[in-house]
Amino acid sequence: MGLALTYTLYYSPGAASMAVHWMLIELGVEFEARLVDIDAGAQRSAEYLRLNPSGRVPTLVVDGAAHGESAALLMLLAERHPDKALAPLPGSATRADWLEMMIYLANTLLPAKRDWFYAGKDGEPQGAEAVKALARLRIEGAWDRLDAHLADGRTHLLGSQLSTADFLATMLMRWSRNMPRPATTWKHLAPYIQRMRARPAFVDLNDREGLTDWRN
Ligand SMILES: N[C@@H](CCC(=O)N[C@@H](CS)C(=O)NCC(=O)O)C(=O)O
Repeated sequence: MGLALTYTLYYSPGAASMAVHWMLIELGVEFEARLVDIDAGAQRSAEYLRLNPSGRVPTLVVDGAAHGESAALLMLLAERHPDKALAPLPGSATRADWLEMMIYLANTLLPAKRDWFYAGKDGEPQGAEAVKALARLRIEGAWDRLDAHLADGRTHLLGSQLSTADFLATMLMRWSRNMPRPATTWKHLAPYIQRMRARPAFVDLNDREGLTDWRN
């Protein structure tokens, strides 16, 4: 009998699982990736709902216990692998900036993305256009804010140091690629996106998930 892997990721290509999948590759840890066919509704099967009662990807099984929520999983992985320095340590100068950025992305931008993509499914189809219009304003407002944040020439969201916030932000930026104004059209987001997409782990991630668009 083989040893159980510490991490099992339930994912769907290009979905909210992407940032977690990316981080697992960056960490260089062993993990198993299990595909959830969300187009076929596999996230609503009784078996999957036992792992993730929200019926969404990602789910990460950590030492036998299943957890959801992409941002929380990124923060958990950073905590479990402090040697990789993907989050500032408690008490350090940039800790508050990291917490603020992670919550901003997860609390403001991610729900607006959900509204943009799922307005007609999560809510009444006849109200979808109004929901999408508000979501678009919120998303483009977030690009304005992040663009201004990067305008000082910093290479990453926290400065020179790569962090979990970069994985989450880049994934969210990718989701804008077919929107009327993609994130790549903002002055300071464009070089940031180029830089993040050039990371070998991002290239590997896209290969593993079978994604061909939005690559350098
Ligand atoms: N807040 C959740 C959102 C997850 C989410 O909305 N995942 C989408 C894919 S991007 C999903 O599972 N969709 C399938 C469905 O809602 O039925 C997170 O960040 O993990």
